[in-house]
Amino acid sequence: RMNWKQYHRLEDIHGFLDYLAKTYPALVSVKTIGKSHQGRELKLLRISDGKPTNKAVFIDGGIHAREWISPATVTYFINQFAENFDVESDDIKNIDWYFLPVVNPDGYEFTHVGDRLWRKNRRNSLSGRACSGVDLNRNFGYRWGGKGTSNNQCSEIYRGPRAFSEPESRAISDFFKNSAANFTAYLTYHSYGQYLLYPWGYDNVVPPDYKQLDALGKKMAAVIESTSGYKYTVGSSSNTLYPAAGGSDDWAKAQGVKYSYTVELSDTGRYGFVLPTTYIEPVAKGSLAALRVLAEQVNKE
Ligand code: 0X9
Ligand code: ZN
Repeated sequence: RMNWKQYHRLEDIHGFLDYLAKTYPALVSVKTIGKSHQGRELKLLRISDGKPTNKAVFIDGGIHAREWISPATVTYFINQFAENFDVESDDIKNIDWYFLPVVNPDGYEFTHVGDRLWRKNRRNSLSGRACSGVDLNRNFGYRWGGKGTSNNQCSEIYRGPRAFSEPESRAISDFFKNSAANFTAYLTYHSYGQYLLYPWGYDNVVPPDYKQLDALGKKMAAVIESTSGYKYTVGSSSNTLYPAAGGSDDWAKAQGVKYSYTVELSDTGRYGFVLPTTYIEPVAKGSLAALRVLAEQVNKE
């Protein structure tokens, strides 16, 4: 069944989520929060012991189709917490965890059967238009349409016709709106470059509490390096990488989620998106160590 020695097809990932919900019904539940353009389910998995005092953390992966290490890492977290919840620390147990490992299932499947380097979703892929796909990480509704985005359908950073025009991004925003959970952290996993990025991404400005975001980011980077040897650069998205508006991290921060980060996983460019499977376990292990550091901070908030 599931393992972290290979990259898996969507069917296997979704089967794994359903298996956990069936095996640990008191702890794990799966909910379909929407459907993709092509009708694939957007499956969200929750891990919670149900204590009313718990904090809440939201984690997603696979916004960009070709970044395969992202769903692999997020499913590694899920496996660790679900299979070993009893022996986990109180910092982990005192959080309601929400995981959406594949935000862009159409794109993800397309990278397996069509174009390995596809990034966007698959809007219009059947409509006979010259170009298909919206960059879901330019489609979120905070400062939508600003720097680092394009109105050209053929662009890799096409923002879509309007904010939340895409069912995949809309599902996340609807879920946040309708959820009773009050999220303290939002983590979105991408690749590559080994960066821990906090808002803002839309322009070269930082939020008033950026020092706390920077300090926690540096603690997370330190533990990744000591666990796995990978060095991460910490900073705001726009200053460290480039300005790009309409990202999910900015939107989450604007919704009041204090610790909002985009994590750009390994590597730094040797293999890029086509990261060999031997990297999955060390990358995921380092990321899990960082997640424990984040959990500790979330419990202090
Ligand atoms: O450009 C992106 O969407 C992300 N990098 S990637 O190589 N995975 O495509 C960075 C997003 C950082 N956050 C914002 N700009 N809001
Ligand atoms: Zn990405």
